[in-house]
Amino acid sequence: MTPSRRRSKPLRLAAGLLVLGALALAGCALKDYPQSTLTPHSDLAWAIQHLLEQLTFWVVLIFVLVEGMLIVTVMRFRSRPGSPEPKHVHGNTALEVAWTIAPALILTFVAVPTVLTIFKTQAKAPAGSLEVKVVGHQWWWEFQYPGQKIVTGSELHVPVGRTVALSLETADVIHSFWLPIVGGKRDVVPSRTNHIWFTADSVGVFPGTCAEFCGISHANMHMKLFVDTQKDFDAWVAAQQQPPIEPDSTSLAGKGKAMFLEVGCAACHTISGLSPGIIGPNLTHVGSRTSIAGSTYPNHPEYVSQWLANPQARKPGALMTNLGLKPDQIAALTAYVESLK
Ligand code: HEC
Ligand SMILES: [Cu+2]
Repeated sequence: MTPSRRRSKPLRLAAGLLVLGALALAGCALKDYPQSTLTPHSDLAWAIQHLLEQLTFWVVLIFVLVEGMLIVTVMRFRSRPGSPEPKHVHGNTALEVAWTIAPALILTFVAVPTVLTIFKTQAKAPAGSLEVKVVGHQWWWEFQYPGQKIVTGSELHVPVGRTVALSLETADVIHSFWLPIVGGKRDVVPSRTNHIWFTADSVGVFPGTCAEFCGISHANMHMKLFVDTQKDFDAWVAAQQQPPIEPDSTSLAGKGKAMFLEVGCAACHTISGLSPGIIGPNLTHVGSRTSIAGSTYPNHPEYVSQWLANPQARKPGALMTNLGLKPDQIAALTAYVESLK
């Protein structure tokens, strides 16, 4: 085998890997991954995306220049048999000035857009924004709409094209509020109120999660963002503002309602006009949500029954008591929960 042929095999392998990598990246860009930070759907996310693109430009430029110079130097000036001792030099003012100024300039190009983006995204939310108070709980998110007098859990509804100003608090430990398509994370810190605001630019349902370890079920602390058309949002608000549905007292759901007060659910859950509990999610319209328990399970009778039978088996450490319910009690309570549209 000639030397050139021996070299061509790793070269071909490297080229193949490059092509594969490029294809994988192209696939990522084409597909709209719902929990990707690279698929912005709000002004805040776009501000961060533009910053990332600018920084990537400088980073790639520096990488190519430095690595290029390194490779050229290594190839050209490597020691060869019989080559003379290299010339010894000491100091080169022009070169030293250049390699001090160039990085300083590059750092300026990096710093200016970064600081500008920080100021822009940390500024006060514009007046007239829709206000929502977010409360992190071990292990679910609560959303309060003070202007609309609505409280819900795990599912945040916002109208498309309107700025939403979130104030973030926690009922217990540190959490981190993260809706990747909306933009960066914000920590939720005890005895502090943090803020984040954004204007969603496309209708859809997008997943989010807690991004700060907050205890045993941290990995089960999800949420969903519903970006609705203004019409759908108004309809949702109007439905949530209704009093809870009153089941017929002889129906299964009616029995479930009586049981709700009997077995102690009322101590932890609010149902408007029925019970004032604040430990667990507000259940006034729980039947209208698509998911339960920190968006860990779909809101389906089967999952609700399993949840009521043994919350800790569904979600390790869940702060809902296992009340040791019997199957007929679970059936009635499930019917009641699902009736609360
Ligand atoms: C000790 C307080 C406590 C009691 C008692 C309690 N719950 Fe809960 N419940 C919670 C907490 C906390 C959660 C949220 C758990 C999580 O997602 O980590 C929850 C979640 C739920 C959910 C899911 C709602 C959602 O939006 O995620 C339903 C439904 C529910 N409880 C129904 C009941 C019923 C019915 C009873 C009575 C049989 C009951 N709970 C008793 C604390 C309680
Ligand atoms: Cu967490």
